[in-house]
Amino acid sequence: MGFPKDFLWGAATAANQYEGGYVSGGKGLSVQDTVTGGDGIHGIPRMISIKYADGTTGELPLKFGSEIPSGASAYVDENKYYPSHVATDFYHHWKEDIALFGEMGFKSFRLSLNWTRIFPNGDEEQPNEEGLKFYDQIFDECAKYGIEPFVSMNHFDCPLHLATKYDGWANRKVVDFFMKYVETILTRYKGKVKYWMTFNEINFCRGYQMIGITEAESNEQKLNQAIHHILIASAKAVKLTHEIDPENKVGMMLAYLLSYANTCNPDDVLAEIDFSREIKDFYLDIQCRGYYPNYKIKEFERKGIVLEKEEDDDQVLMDGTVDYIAFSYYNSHVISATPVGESAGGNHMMGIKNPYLESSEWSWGIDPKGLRVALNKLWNTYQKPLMIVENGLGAKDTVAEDGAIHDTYRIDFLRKHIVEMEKAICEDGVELIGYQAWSAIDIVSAGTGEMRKRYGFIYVDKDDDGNGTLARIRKDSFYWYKKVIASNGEDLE
Ligand code: BGP
Repeated sequence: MGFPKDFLWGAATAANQYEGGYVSGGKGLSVQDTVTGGDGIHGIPRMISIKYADGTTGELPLKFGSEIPSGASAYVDENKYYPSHVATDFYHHWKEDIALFGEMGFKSFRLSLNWTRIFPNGDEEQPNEEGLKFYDQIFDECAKYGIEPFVSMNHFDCPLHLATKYDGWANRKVVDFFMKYVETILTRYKGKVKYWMTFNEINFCRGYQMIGITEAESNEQKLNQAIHHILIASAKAVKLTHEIDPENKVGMMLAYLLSYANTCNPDDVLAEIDFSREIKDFYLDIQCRGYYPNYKIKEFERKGIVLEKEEDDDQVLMDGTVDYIAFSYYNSHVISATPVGESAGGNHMMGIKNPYLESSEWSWGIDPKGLRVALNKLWNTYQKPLMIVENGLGAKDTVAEDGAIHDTYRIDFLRKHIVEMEKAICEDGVELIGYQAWSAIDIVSAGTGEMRKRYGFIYVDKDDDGNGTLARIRKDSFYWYKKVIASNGEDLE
């Protein structure tokens, strides 16, 4: 009983929320670097805010096709605050941070690479050597502590130049640019990185901030074409990952949005099936089985959506099925055929409030048993090894008078999820290879750009406006997780 001997305990991060150094070492701008702070902080909404060479400024949607002047800092408005620019500064704290991860006993650490650190514009012939070297150091440092890196090739990240010149992933050419980047990183980090993931939360790769396309919400034809390009790129990346090193393991990464039908009314049940297909099953089916499922084909027929495909696209999808399923799990959703009840909170907020669950400070329903349900559904349907690469509680932490951070609420959240995870392994026979909490250390919130919404085991001194020393402090959850890992999940107290 208990967790498998080689269970990959660890935690996760994402480059644009953590790394900072947004124009250091030759890095180019990514779309995320043009997203301002805000979202209710001081009553200011978040926006894409950019400055053009002629000095004019623009806000979402960006002028598509605008000429990009040279010199990355020309594109942001110095009067605005952009959380990704410094984030929590992994760029300058990597040694210290990885030492702290080592101290916690991490077996694995998930990070994403900044595409624009390696190809500053996205469409160059040659990569930026300084950017490649940055990640060399990271992987070498992880190796010192016996930490297995899990690398997301893309975490909500699109070079700004690809957005403005090509309309992001709406343009098929971006598949080739991406593949050049993928080949570069796979070749460079061969032997250093074994576990790869293609696109973070591929089911949420939509919209300007994620994939650099305009009109994503209003033009379904265009959005589905862009998603097709992403799926093709992912499948090609999977194949190449195996070709470059047969030892590699490559997974898809999905936001697992568990959903329940609101009642046993068959209309609610059908509504839940529709929701699930749209929001997650489609991505799982195609990446695990290698072809568009019938319900999607029928949906396209109904809506008159016709994808432009290259001749070998079907074969590409078939050849690019994944080795494992990585997923994030935060909360669950209740789906009703008719609009009833109060709506629920969540990053990708959908559905109505579940009266059986407690909620986080950000109104996300807390559902540890739902994790067991999710693990069982995934395993029973696809029989691919599973990896939890995000699970955690966003909460406001305060530094107590004794200088400590007593985040018992976070410990409680994680403990309850780990208990259910163990049941899924030991009682249900689910094949789960590891667990990574979100997040290893405090980082900027993806959804809101806030700092006060913290997830980490390590507190970082920084506020919503970017002030702070960036000093690192171990939270109570740090010591707790260290014990969990040391006991291989036996000691959860
Ligand atoms: C997921 C993203 C992460 C992360 C997490 C928490 O959707 O993959 O990047 O941030 O959600 O969300 P938030 O930061 O908005 O609280």
